[in-house]
Amino acid sequence: MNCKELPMKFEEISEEEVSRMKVRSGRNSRLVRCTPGNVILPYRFLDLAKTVYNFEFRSDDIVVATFPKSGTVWTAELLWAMTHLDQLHTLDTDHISLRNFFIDRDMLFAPNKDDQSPLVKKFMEKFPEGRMEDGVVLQLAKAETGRRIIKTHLQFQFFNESLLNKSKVVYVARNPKDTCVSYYFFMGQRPGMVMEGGFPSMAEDFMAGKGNFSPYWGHIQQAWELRNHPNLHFMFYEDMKENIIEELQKLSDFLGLDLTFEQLKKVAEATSFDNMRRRDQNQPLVKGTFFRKGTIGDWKNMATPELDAQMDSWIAENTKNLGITFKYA
Ligand code: PPS
Repeated sequence: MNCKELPMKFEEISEEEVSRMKVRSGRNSRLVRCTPGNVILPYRFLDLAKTVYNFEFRSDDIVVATFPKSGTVWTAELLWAMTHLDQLHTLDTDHISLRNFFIDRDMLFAPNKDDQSPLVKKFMEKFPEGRMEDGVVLQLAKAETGRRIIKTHLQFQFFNESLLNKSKVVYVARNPKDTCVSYYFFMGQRPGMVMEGGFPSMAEDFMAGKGNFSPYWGHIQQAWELRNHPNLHFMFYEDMKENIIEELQKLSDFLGLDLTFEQLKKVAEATSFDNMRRRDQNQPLVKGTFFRKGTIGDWKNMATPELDAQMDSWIAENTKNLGITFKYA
């Protein structure tokens, strides 16, 4: 395989700039800024950037691409269910992390052979002499011979052209207000996080494009501009909440699965918020929960009228040329 050179530049964000972020990791604070796009990523990404860029997607891959907290876990799970209808009984027994390949995990978690998570155990079984530094998920994904469901928060520019030329990409967008709220609660439960000033500070950082995988608008824009690409399906979290069967039908058409109404109903039920949360209570995805409320409009419970107005003008400014509209209730 030819090793492709990365078409981007990386610059470490200074300690001083990191310390000015209101929401940051106290333990894992080194970050890089990637251009173009000014995308912020954990410093560990530098070790993996080339491998990620050279990762070869296949024609039967389904890739879930999202900005964090937009419905990634839900979408990956329902895609797995749609493509494994005869195995739905294993949802209760097998760990969720083994049903898809979250390739960003390798930059978010330091390699640790004592990690007792099902994923690392699987890696150690498969590659007893393996080098975790080269990517646990990346190596497991490469070794997989069956259909792969891959999750990522990385923008498309971090991958080579096989992503859109070969695989089917499902992009999920969630309105920025609720995404911000969900991110806030998620960060609050991460070990070692520093949060100066509560939710208004989180919103300030979010709008300023600070934090892992930010900025939000760059992420949305790259996918929105490709929404008519034959290998990309753009969907909204809010539409999934409003009418999951309709959205599953569109996914079935996009993927050429030809599922019946009864099968779609089965998938919706197996991946309902309550069922996913119940399974997570028995076998957590990670410490803390990924299944907090799963609603539209929680923003109203969090933001003051002033903050709401500020967010509205930030949204208006950023959507005026894009032509995308979100539902907020
Ligand atoms: S992550 O960490 O980026 O992968 O998080 P992500 O999965 O993208 O988003 C988490 C939010 O999705 C909600 N969620 C669901 N909503 C509806 N139905 C189902 N089945 C479902 N599963 C997860 C989850 O509750 C998070 O939203 P909030 O608003 O925080 O509850």
